Amino acid sequence: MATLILEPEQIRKHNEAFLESHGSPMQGMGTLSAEMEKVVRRLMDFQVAIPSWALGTGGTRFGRFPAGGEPRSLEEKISDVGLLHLLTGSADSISLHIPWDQTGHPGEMVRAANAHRLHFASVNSNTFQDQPGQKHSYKFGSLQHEDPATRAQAIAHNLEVIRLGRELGSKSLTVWLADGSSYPGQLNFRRAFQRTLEGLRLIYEALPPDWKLFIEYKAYEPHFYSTTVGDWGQSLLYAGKLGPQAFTLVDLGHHLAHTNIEQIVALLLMEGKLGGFHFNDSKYGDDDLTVGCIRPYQLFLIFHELVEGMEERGMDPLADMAWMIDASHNLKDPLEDLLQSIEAVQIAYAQALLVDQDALDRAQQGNDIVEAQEILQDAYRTDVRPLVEEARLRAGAALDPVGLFREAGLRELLIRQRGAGARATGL
Ligand SMILES: [Mn+2]
Repeated sequence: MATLILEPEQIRKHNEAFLESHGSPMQGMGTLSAEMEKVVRRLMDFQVAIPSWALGTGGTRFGRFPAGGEPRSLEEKISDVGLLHLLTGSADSISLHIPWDQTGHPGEMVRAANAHRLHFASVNSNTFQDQPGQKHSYKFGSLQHEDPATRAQAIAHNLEVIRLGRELGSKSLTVWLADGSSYPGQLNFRRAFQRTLEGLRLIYEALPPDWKLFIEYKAYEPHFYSTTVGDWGQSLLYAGKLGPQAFTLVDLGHHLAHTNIEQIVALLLMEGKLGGFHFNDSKYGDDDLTVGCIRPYQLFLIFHELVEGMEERGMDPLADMAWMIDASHNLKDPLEDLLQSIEAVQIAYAQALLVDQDALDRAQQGNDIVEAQEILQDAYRTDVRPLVEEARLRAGAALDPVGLFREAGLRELLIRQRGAGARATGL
């Protein structure tokens, strides 16, 4: 049995006290319509993965200010995600990053995860940093590199990540490449693309038949002139050339300013090539802020396209899409930040489920722009928090996860267990 820093009994007591002071979450919603009931059930099913690198404080190149009590090992990271799952009922998996996560004995890690009712989501490879003792440097790229030995090393690393992932029960590999160039003339774009494609092909061929390969794109950073997988078009090009197990992965922060992400989502779904989603928020660039903290309406519009597009293709929101929060916490307690992000994802999902799609279709066909906007904003302006609370209550999770995290003094407990100086690996 896993050691719990929060007992289910504490959640029951917290919920009882909450219900006593606030009443039942649904009381303000009138009689529970069949539609609302459907939303609650969809929310109970919905699960989002937590990346192992988001459990500690992130930082910038200017500094890092640890929260204290950060996980020191993979077991402790699993335990932190277990806590998030206990509090929300909606975070049933952890996504690992190799080699930041030392898996040790995978069998033990699987047992530790299962003890917290968790499984392993997508595994992530890393060819954007040099590791101690590494023979060839990735300074000038990995799969795009001019030197075949460097490319072979990057491919071998990805094959090793697949091997580890198989032992953990993962079903997908996420590849994000920092490959690109920072100065005009540095790179032959075509050669960089073709070499990267060749490398991805060898990685793709090593995938087990029930696995997926996610190709994550990013507009800029660490390179500032070109990126070899720089946007959704380039990612889709690779995924299309590789085959049916390859998909594009959308990370909200990886676009240029003002990009219409909801349109990208709609077209990728239409092509059957949207495989995964990384949630975060930003004001300027890849800021990795709490989901929904800056542009909640954009998040809603994206979810609307996701809900409508998945329905159109008969997709299962859980089995057919890899959902993950990919954020970094420079100032907030990482676990509180993740609780807020999970809630923001659920709220946007619930609002999107409330859109009257038939009425929207009619408005679109009649060129009634005013009515179309009314329909979307009617759903967006519905306070769906009671539905999210009801879903948590029924799942045995906490009615107020952040409130309980604070009431129970969980950060203080973690600091006592792990130390004030304990720092997690990550961004
Ligand atoms: Mn990402």
